[in-house]
Amino acid sequence: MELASWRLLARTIKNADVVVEVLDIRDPIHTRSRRVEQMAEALDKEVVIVLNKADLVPRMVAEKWKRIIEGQGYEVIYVSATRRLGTRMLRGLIKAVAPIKPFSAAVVGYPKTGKSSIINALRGRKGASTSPIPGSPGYTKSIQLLKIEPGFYMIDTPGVIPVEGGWPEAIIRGRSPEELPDPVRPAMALLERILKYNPKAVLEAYKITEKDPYRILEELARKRGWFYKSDHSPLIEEAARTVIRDYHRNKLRFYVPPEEYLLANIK
Ligand SMILES: Nc1nc2c(ncn2[C@@H]2O[C@H](COP(=O)(O)OP(=O)(O)OP(=O)(O)O)[C@@H](O)[C@H]2O)c(=O)[nH]1
Ligand SMILES: [Mg+2]
Repeated sequence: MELASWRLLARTIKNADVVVEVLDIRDPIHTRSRRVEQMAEALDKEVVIVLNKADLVPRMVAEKWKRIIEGQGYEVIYVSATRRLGTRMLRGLIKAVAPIKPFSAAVVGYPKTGKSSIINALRGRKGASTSPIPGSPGYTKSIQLLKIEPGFYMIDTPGVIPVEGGWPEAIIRGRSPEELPDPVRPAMALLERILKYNPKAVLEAYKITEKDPYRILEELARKRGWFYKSDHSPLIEEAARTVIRDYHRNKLRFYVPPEEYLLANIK
């Protein structure tokens, strides 16, 4: 399955003139695929990196991430697809890097980064189907060609970049929370990451003061009245699914500060 996805992606990129890679600005590093960028460069395609969901981070944070990635030699823009912020500029940027019309831009990225939402924002109307629930599985099922304006097409792709973003991103973006056989371990890793960057996230979302990920899940299950029928212990799997879902829909608020990345990369 993984091989097939890479092949599909390669074919899509080959057929496009521009590659638009969409990242989640809350965590650009873990939602970025260097392999896709290398693939695009090897095929001589222009790459535009879009930091989406900019409505979820302070403006300074968005600016800093933009500068970091620009410093690596990419065209970068931050937008909010759902609020339609920066989308007009994105349209201009793609036209600026594209060859003469007609051209097409393939929109690629991890599941749930907002690829379809960006296309809809650029079109000014719907056309690419987006997830009704942020946590549902790869929503776009097949490759779709959509017209933005005469001679300017965009290719919507399913979020099938084989996820490299590391643990737990690889797990939680690869499938819907309902489908995860073991949601507890990734949810605990996610909670740890969220609390590291926003110690108040769990308190704000659930009014739970616990700091230990496992205890948080237990407490959340207790609060919601989720218990095993057998021994009445808290049903932590259900709590874990809720945590993953709430991360996707940003009820658990957090973002990775750009400083973290800069510090880690100073040799
Ligand atoms: N807050 C916020 N949410 C967004 C933004 N863009 C998209 N979303 C939400 O993120 C979820 C995923 O959006 P989609 O456009 O379906 O993402 P996708 O990358 O096409 O997803 P797949 O097709 O499943 O890979 C939806 O619930 C959107 O409403 C944004 O700019 N801000
Ligand atoms: Mg989609």
